Amino acid sequence: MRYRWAARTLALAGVLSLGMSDESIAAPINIITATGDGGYYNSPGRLIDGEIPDEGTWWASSTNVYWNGTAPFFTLEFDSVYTLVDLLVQVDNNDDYLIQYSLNGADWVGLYTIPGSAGNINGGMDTFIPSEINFSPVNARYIRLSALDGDNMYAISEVQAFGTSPVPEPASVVLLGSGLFALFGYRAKKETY
Ligand SMILES: [Ca+2]
Ligand SMILES: [Ca+2]
Ligand SMILES: [Ca+2]
Repeated sequence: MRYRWAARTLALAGVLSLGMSDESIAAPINIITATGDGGYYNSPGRLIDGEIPDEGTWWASSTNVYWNGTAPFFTLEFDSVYTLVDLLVQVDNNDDYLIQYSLNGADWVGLYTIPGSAGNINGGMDTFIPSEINFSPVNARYIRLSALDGDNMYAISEVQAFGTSPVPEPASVVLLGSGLFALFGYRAKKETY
């Protein structure tokens, strides 16, 4: 009997920890594809190959996807839906870049704009670490990047995403609540004997 109690309590603790969203445990998100629309140089795979060039690297380098004009955009797909918490992005330092997110790959919502005035170098590729890209966590399976404005010479070399498993839908929260009620109801009843 005691063993069954322990097993039930452990199982419940597991369910509870799955249901919690904790920004401090955001882990790297597996990005499975990177695709580009419009005209650009180099493979969009450069965006997710884990290679981050030295800051100050020339924008039109082989390590980067680079282009002219504001029409091209690049779409990255995660291996699942995540609560997206943090991003690391390296872009050419003197342009504005828009980051959008989507759950279905069709409906896009603005997440963050990296302004050309930001950054900490004088020229070339500039890494923006998670503490420099601040947004409220969102549930997403896709992110999209494009240039909004600048000197017409645009480049991105790397995008890394960090997140957690999505928080439960309201229906699962209700189920979790009734499970808790049943457990504590059982315990209260047991203690009266
Ligand atoms: Ca890269
Ligand atoms: Ca930087
Ligand atoms: Ca530029």
